[in-house]
Amino acid sequence: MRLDSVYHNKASRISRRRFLKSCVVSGLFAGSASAVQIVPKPAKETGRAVAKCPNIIFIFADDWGYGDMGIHGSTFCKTPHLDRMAKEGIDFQQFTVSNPVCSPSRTAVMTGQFPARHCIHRHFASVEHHQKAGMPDWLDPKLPLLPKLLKKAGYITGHFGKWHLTNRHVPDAPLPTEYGYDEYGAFNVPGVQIRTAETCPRTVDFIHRHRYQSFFINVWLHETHTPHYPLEEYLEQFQHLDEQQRVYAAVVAEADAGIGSILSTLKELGLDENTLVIFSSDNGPEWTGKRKATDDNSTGPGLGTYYSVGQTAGLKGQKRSLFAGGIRVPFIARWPGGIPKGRVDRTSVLSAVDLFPTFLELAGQSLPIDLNLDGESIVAALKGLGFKRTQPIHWEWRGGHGPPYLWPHMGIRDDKWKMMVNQELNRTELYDIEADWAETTNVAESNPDVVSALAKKVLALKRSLPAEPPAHCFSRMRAEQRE
Ligand SMILES: [Ca+2]
Repeated sequence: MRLDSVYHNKASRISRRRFLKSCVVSGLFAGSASAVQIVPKPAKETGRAVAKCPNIIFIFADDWGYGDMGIHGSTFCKTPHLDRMAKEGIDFQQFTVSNPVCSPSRTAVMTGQFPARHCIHRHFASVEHHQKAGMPDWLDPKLPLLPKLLKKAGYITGHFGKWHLTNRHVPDAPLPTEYGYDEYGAFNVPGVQIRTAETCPRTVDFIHRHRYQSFFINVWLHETHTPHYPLEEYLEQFQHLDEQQRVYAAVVAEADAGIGSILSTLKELGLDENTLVIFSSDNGPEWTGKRKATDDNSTGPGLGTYYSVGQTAGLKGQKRSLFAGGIRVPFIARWPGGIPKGRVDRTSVLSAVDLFPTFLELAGQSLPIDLNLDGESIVAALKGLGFKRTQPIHWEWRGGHGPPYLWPHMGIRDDKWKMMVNQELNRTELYDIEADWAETTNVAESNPDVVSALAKKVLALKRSLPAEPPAHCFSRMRAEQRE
C-alpha cells in the first residue's frame, strides 16, 4: 500500500452561516472586562469600534502523547509550530483529561462534568458495544453544553475533525448542529464524513468567513490515532528514522503544520492578539501493536498500531490507563493579548472539566443555575495569577485489561495526592504528585489515613453515579434488537 494514497472519502461541505452581532462592552462583558479588547471593525462594516470577547480555538489531538512534542523532549518528532506556540504562551504540565480514551474524554470538555455522570464509560462504537458497557448511544444533546452556551453569549461556533460523541455506526444519532454548533465538518459522526486532512483547512476557512465575529472552534485532529495516513512530503523529511518512527513523525509533522496554518491565519487577519488557542490531547499515546494495516469505518484504511510509537516523556502507562501516561497530556495555551508568554506552569492542577467554566467566563456568559459542575474556572491560571483547586478531580474507567498499568478503575486527585483503585476495590496505589510528578513511588502503605480519606470520596462519587444511561439517548437499533 502506498503510504500517501490512503484517503478515500469524498469531501463534503457542510456550511451554515450565521452572522451574530458582535459583543458590546456594556452588555455581555460586564464583570469580565479584563477579557475584553477593543477590536476596530472596518468602517464599511459598522463605522465604529466594538468590543470583541476573545475568540477561542480548542485544538484537541487524538492519542497524542505528553512526550510527542519537541519541547517535551520527543526523541524523534519535530513540532516547530507547537514549540513556538508554547514559547509564546504557557506550557501547563499538570493538566489531565477525564478519561484515558476518546469519547468520555471529549464528553468532559462538552459538559464540564466527569463523563461517568452520563454513563459514558468507554468509546462510542456499535450499539452492541454500548449496551455491554452500560452506555447510551450518544451524548445527550439536551444537556447544557459548551457550544450551546457560547452561542448564547453571542459566539459563532464551529466543529471540525473528529466528533466521536456517538459514531458512524449509529445512523439515527443527533448531528453536531443539535449540540450547539453553527457549522461542522467531521468524521466519527453520523452521515457524511470529511477526510481527516480537511480538519485544519476547514478551520482556516471558517476563521476567514467569521473574522468579524467572536468565534469558538473545536479543532479535533485525527493525529495520532490510527489509521495513520502519512503524506509523502512528510515521510521525506524523516528518511533517517526507522519505519515505525518515520510514519509517526510524519503524521505528527502534518498535524503540527496544520496548527501552524491556523496560527498564521490569525496573524494574517489581525486576530492574533485576541484569540485564545489551546492545544491538548484526548488521552495518552496508543500502545505499539503488531498490525501494520487497519481500517476505520469513518476515516478509511491506513496504517495500524505497529506505527503507533508515541511517547509519554517517561510517564507510566499509555492510552487506557489512569496512570499519568494515559491521562496527563500536553496543554499549551497562547493568547498574546490576554496571557503571559514564555512560561512553564508545573503547579496549577488543571482538568479537562475546567474548560467549560473557563471558556464561559471568558465569553462573559453566566453558568446555568443548579448545574452540578465538576470543573472550575482556570482563568487565573491562564493569566499567570496562580490557581488552586477547591474540589478533587475524579476518574472512572471501565475498559482496563491487557497491558500493564490498565488495572485502575477509579482515581482521585485531591491536593497533592493521587490515588487509584481497581474495580474490586482491593488494590490501591497512592502517589504524592508534588514530590513525585512522574508517579514512580507508591506511598499507600505509609499513608493509611490519606488512603482512608480518599477512599471515602471515591466511594461517595461511585454511589452518586447513575445506574442506567438516559433512555432518550438510545438508538432505535436497540429496540429492533429486542424485538
Ligand atoms: Ca483518543
